[in-house]
Amino acid sequence: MAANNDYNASNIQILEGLEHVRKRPGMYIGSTGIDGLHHLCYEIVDNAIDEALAGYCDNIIVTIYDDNSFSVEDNGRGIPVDIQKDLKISALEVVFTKLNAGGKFDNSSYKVSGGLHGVGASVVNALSTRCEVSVYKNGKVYFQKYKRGVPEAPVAVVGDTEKRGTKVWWKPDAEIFTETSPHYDVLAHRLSELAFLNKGIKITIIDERVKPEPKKKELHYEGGIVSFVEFLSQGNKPLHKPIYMSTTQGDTILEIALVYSDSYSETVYSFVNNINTHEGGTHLVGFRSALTRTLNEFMKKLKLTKKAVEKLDGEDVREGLSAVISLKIPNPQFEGQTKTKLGNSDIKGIVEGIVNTELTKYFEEFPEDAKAIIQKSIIASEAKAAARRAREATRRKNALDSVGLPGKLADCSEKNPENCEIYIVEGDSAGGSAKQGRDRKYQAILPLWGKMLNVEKTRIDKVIGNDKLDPVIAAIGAGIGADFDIKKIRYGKVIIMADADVDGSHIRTLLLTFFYRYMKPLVLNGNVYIACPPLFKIEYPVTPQKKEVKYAYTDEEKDAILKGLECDPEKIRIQRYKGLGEMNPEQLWETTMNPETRNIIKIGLEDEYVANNLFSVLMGNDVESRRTFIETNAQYVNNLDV
Ligand code: TSJ
Repeated sequence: MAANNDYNASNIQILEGLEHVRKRPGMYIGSTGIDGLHHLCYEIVDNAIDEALAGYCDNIIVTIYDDNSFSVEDNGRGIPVDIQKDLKISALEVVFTKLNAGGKFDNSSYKVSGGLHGVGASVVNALSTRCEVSVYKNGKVYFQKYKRGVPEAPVAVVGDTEKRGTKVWWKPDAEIFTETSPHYDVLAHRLSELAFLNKGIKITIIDERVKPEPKKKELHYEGGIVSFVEFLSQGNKPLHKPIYMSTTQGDTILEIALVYSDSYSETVYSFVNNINTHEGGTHLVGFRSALTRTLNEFMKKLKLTKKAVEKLDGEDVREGLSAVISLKIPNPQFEGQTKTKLGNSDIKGIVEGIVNTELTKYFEEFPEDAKAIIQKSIIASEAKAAARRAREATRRKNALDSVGLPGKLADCSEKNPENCEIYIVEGDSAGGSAKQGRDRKYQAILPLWGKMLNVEKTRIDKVIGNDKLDPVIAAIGAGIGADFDIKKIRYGKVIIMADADVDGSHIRTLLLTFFYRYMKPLVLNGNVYIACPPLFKIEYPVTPQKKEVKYAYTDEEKDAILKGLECDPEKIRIQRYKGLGEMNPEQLWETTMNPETRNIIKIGLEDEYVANNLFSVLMGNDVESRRTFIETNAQYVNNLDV
């Protein structure tokens, strides 16, 4: 009797816990939108990753099914199934029904060697209409299933098996989630991060919603974060072989891989316990400071100092740097707006010390590498000084009016940036039509002229002082590079408008590259758009006297419109627009600028790594990798060339 009462008592507690998860899901998974939906998958995958880090599994398969349900399977030891003394139920059931202590939304717990199990499994279970778990262990298949978190029956043996591992299947509850269709690209991006950060683990993602053959990607990197930096610096010529360091101090594991290339941009990603610390933090500060210090020391030691450059600063030594920093610590403190900034204050000194020691060792062994890096940093430093001079020169040059705006800019009257848009228009004739056609209250027009610069092949000194880019920088009004301040932007929407042909596509790509490299927050924040002018004008009679006009933005749309017309086909006039200049101001307003009828595409970065590669490979110096990239990624290239 007593045992039975205990079971009921603990069961009631469990039910209350699960109910709370369903009542306040945000507390456990952050949101009930698409991010929360993906979070369920990450929670489950993390458990399998822990098993891999403990050394017991090397294969993880993530599947998305037709009905938007998921499964994750590993080949580990299998979740323990023995009966827990205090709760008198299987450990497996505890994992899926009992909230872990605190039950707060945090993904910060790091299990140094596979300690705890089932972090978050009960939360996933509570937020799913159905969930099923199979454990392959001791030659048997153990099984349990749940409805909205509640077990249908005790854990039972349902068969024999030679396999070892754990498989969890769940269907997120549409009563909880506002979005129920997971994004393959977002999941694949996170899983590839995990595969890079945890070398040797094979992670497969399968999307069965794609027909006739499911979409499938195998992620497996024996090189770990060395493969990661090689991937990040793809498309640029490396100055040396990647440098790798790995140190364990007690529970702290630090791994760093870095490589310099001939690129002018910096690509550094930092992680703490496999979580991307987008906002940086003490580990990144420690790394940067050690890098600057060590390179300055070797500049002296190798007698590379110049009169004009006696000391390198942080910006100089990061030009062309690709690096991945992966730190594992027991109690990370996450701060910042998105809780992705490491706050642990002791970490700065620890990382700085390790990097100083390890880099010094490396450069002593390979002074040629140190020399190549330092020489590049010196040129970067000289370019920065030149840029400063150029900036002062432009200020004096009087290209800007009294308030510092470019002369060619037709500004809007509204002053609140949130309501303002700027159209950046290639070509003077299109610029003229746009000026006449716009709504001058909130739409500004900046016509571009002159030769467009490929910033991927240029240092900042040439960007400042460039005829074509200077007005863009001045009009947006928020600076560039390290000085860019998104709070100062003068327009909420920056819309690139160019012809729908090859030249227009080239201009779009060059401008996007410029925004990505020199005003990255503008792109990440979703302020950059591409205007889509129509390709066809279709004129047709509705009565013998009256004609009407429709516009088509693609070939397919044109065909669909033609199919739907009921008049005599002979009387239809189709005009193919070769450029924006062929449209009069009213047509331009109607088709491309009127918020009610226009077609504009917001530039987003579903996958930041892919975007980074896209720009350096498409616009960079390495012709060979550009060719292979275009062959293998034609789809992305199309996306960019909309
Ligand atoms: F919990 C879960 F559902 F989220 C989940 C756990 C999901 C998936 C896909 C895998 C796992 C999981 C758990 N894989 N492997 C494990 N391992 C253990 O829980 C385990 C096994 C044996 C021992 C032991 O000491 O013998 C210890 C642990 C933690």
